[in-house]
Amino acid sequence: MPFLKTSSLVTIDRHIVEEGAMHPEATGELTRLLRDLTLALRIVAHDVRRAGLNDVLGLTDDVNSHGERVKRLDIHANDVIFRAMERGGHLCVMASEEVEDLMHIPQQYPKGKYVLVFDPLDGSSNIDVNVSIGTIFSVYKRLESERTDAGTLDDVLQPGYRQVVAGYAMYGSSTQLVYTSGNGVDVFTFDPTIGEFLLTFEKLRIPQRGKIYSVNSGNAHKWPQGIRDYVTHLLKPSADGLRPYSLRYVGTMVADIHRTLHYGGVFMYPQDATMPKGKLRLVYEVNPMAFIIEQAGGKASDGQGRVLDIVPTSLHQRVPCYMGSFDDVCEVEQFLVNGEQS
Ligand code: P6P
Repeated sequence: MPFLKTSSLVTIDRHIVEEGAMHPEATGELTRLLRDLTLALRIVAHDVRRAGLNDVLGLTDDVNSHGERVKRLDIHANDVIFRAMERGGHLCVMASEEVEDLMHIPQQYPKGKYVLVFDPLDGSSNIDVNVSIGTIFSVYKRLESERTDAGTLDDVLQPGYRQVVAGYAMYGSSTQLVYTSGNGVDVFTFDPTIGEFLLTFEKLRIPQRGKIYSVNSGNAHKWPQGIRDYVTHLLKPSADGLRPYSLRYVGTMVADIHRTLHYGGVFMYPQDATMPKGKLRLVYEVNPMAFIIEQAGGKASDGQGRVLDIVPTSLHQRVPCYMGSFDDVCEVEQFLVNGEQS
């Protein structure tokens, strides 16, 4: 288990400033961007915690760009993040799972050199039954950092290896913020009594191999042969006791990835007969999580190659997703190759 920090009293603000100090060229703009973002996350966390009380449960009449009925809390979280970020002068454009097109900075506010993409409330199908949900985010530098006009789609459709920061907030038994800026993965736990995110795990490392696989087995009849063979393999007891694996699946990517980071194993959303590119979205779900998993020493694949090397072609494109412990994901890729050859 990673080193638990209990006495450092490092707030996320101080951590970001200390990390910024490691980059002499840093202007402090990213620090201020992240300070605005953590404010938004604190507000969303507060509203999620009161979801049953402050009349934000239930469906709207809206359907998002993926044909999914939108929960009111989705829209609320999206609006909170946009309003918290629009005026700081750090961003040239934003993009969200909940909005079909780019979200432009209003003309009265200055534009900055960063791009923010986010899934405001991941796991919305779990909102009404009090199962963990979360917010996923990712920050890029715009392609031409000296420009001061509105950002473009090209600024958003960058390959994941160009991410400057990625992270997620998980609204579970506590609210935790998991964050990387390319210098390892740090975990902050929100203390509502003082209103601060405090550093609780530093430089989190995912186990080289785990004993848990995480996938929606309801889709098994549609999986590629290689994935069916892989899961059959995981369930076959082995002499060394490494198998069988256990199945754990929350149905909220943030929660399933959070457990995989700590305990190891593999999280999968495969392509299948009805979803040839899987279900999860590359830009604001899979890429941020892939950056975090790699920074923790794991591996993130689309089944054929590194997720972070994929050059996006559209804002809401989906991608098959296999990520977690390095050895487990290598094994998945091998089964997919074998499945293709059988
Ligand atoms: P399924 C939630 O709606 C989500 O986008 C991810 O958070 C989660 O991993 C996935 O979809 C669950 O999808 O088809 O298993 O319900």
